[in-house]
Amino acid sequence: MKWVLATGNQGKVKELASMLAPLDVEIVPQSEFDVPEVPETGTTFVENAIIKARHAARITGLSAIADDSGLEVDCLQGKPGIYSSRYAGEQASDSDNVEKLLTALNGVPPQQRTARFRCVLVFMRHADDPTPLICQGRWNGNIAQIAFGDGGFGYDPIFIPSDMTVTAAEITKQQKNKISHRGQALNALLSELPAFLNP
Ligand code: ITT
Repeated sequence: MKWVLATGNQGKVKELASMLAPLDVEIVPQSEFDVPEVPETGTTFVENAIIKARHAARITGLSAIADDSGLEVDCLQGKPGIYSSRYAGEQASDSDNVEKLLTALNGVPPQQRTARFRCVLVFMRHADDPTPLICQGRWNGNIAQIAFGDGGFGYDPIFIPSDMTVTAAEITKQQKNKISHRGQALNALLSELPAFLNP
């Protein structure tokens, strides 16, 4: 069995592929099928994850898993949220986004820098699946004053998980997968998949 991983983000591919490894399924990133990017026109993480999964399933004819995720900063009323990858503009790099967020939080004291990552994973058996499996995770923390660490991707160098004193870019990949928003959503998916596939 082969499923398509409906993301163009290499950071997500690395994390999801290793966590999906125990499944007896070949997980193939959408880049191997030349799936073009689809506009994320939804207004929620759930809508955008469904759009991406449906698009990849339609083009490949395979079952698809998509991830829509982002960072919500409380003192910015939940921004950048669903716009996290495009916070500093359509072509923004991770470091552009990080820089913009640090500038937006300039002068904000530590206790007011609370934030959380959210992840929505959608599994669709086929492009017209009317009841996709939807699993979610969230990871609370604080936004650091400056970036630290080389691991992970995106906003990891400025995200200090609750109960930690280092950023998400300073912990191991295994540690991150155990506790992150994506790790939580994926654990839920893995536990619900058997009943979902064999009702
Ligand atoms: P795809 O749509 O192709 O999956 P994307 O990067 O555009 O890739 P999203 O629209 O879901 O995906 O945006 C997610 C952004 O949220 C991502 O680019 C990061 O900036 C941020 N993000 C999500 N999970 C993260 C994590 O584990 N660590 C750091 N940043 C994360």
